[in-house]
Amino acid sequence: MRFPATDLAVDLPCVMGIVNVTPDSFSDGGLHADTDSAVAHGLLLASEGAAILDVGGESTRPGSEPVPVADELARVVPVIERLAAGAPAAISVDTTKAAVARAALDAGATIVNDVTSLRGDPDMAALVAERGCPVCLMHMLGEPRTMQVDPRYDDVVGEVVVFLEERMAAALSAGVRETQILLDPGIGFGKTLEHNLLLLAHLDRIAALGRPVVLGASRKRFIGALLGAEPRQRETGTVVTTVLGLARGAAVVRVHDVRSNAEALRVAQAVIEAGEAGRARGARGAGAAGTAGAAHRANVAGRAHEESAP
Ligand code: PMM
Repeated sequence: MRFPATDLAVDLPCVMGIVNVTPDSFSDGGLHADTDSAVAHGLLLASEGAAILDVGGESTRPGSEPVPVADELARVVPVIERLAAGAPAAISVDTTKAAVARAALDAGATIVNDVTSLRGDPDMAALVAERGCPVCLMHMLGEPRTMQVDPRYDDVVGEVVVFLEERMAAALSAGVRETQILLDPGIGFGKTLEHNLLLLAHLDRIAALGRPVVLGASRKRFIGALLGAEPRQRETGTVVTTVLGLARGAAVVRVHDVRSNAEALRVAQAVIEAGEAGRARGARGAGAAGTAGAAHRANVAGRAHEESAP
């Protein structure tokens, strides 16, 4: 599968492993809240196949409250310093605050993952433009505190596409280059079960915007609703979103369970590439057959001409 040109220093498709340095994220809150365990977890995810480690210090789960900048800095900067020095992976910082993004980039992060799409902090767009780093622009309806209170759309896929087009245009007009931009439909951010399923089913329409698509479905509530499962029991459901997402053009899957998703990605990618190679051979074959067919028709026409000659 061919993905759009990007400033990411990793091959696509790839796995982005989640390193939440938070006491309250919905599926792994508190597990890696101190620096040592967050670093150990990041190293483990890199060894399991994560090409990117997404380090976040503020939970965005539904109903969560903003975290003061000093707390977020204290959570993420020491983790990023150590992972940037020791992990064989690129580091992204999951933050909405320009001060945190700046400190994270100084500490060795090379990607900004901003769930507000550069709307949360007036300094973020200029920072990303100045540093020239890849940035993920994600769709969210409202804000984490209230986003799951009766979210409504007339056409969820169309509205997410228009939103991402607008955010991309805003980023470009702030001086961000197109090759810096990644797009994300924001699974679970102001969406019902049906909204999430429609976005997954039509992910190709986001990919058609021409930028690599990040898919963050890992362990999310809609999988729990379908399976009646707690967050830690949603690994298989997540793997299915990875495979279906890849088939619809996802370039980066942001997941908690790296090993299973990385394996699924490799196998699914091999199947997709074999199908594409087969189709390309078929097209060349059809081309050759078309030429042969034309030659045959010409010969027949020629003979017909000869035979009808006096
Ligand atoms: N989801 C969460 C946090 N950050 N970033 C992107 N780009 N896409 C997502 O879907 C996304 C995100 C919430 O999940 P978590 O609490 O498990 O990290």
